[in-house]
Amino acid sequence: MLKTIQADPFDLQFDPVTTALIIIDMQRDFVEPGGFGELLGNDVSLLRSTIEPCQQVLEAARKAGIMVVHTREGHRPDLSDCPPAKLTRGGKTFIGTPGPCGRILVRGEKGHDIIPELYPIAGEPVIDKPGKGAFYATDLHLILQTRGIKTLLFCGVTTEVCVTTTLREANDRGYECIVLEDCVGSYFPEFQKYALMMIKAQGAIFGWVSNSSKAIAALSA
Ligand code: TIU
Repeated sequence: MLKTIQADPFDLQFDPVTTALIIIDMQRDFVEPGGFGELLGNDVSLLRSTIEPCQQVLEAARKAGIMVVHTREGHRPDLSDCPPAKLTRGGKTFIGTPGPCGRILVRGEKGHDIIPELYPIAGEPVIDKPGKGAFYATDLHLILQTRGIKTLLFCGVTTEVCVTTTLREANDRGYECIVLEDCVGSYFPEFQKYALMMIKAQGAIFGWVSNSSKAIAALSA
């Protein structure tokens, strides 16, 4: 049965059977002190307001039976999948160096994993991605296509980096993308504002913007 979500620039119909919730990079390395985000000079507390609304949407999605996909940014322990240009960005090397939560952005380390509040359960695919976009060098598109997914609800961090990179990749692949504004976070309030404006401008050029309460209302309608 089709449902309608209130969104900008206009309300959108979706079929729960062909809709997935995609939670981008809610990893300790981005939202907890001592990780990659903080090493880059950011205040991680700015991202933590997304955790509670993300939890509520995740619970509603699980109840509604829609597909849930999680992503994690990170690299192999030998860093063979980390381009030198990413490794030394800004002249500094953080990726792979030891921190309070293990080696930064390295798969298998505590900091690389998803925060306990939003931990995946059995049956929810986890996409390990070496890039900012979740489609680049991963099997995400194949997994979504196999399930017949057409619509994506976006949560996660950071809005202007991994969320919008993935959203633009998804939009070009034909998915209808809805970003839940209180479930996505940035270390820079002005980037949050303009990233969201860019998505919904020009008649939903990249997608739609809604929020957690509207998504929960639509999912439970
Ligand atoms: N630095 C920053 O804002 N973000 C990232 O490096 N990765 C993600 O957004 N996940």
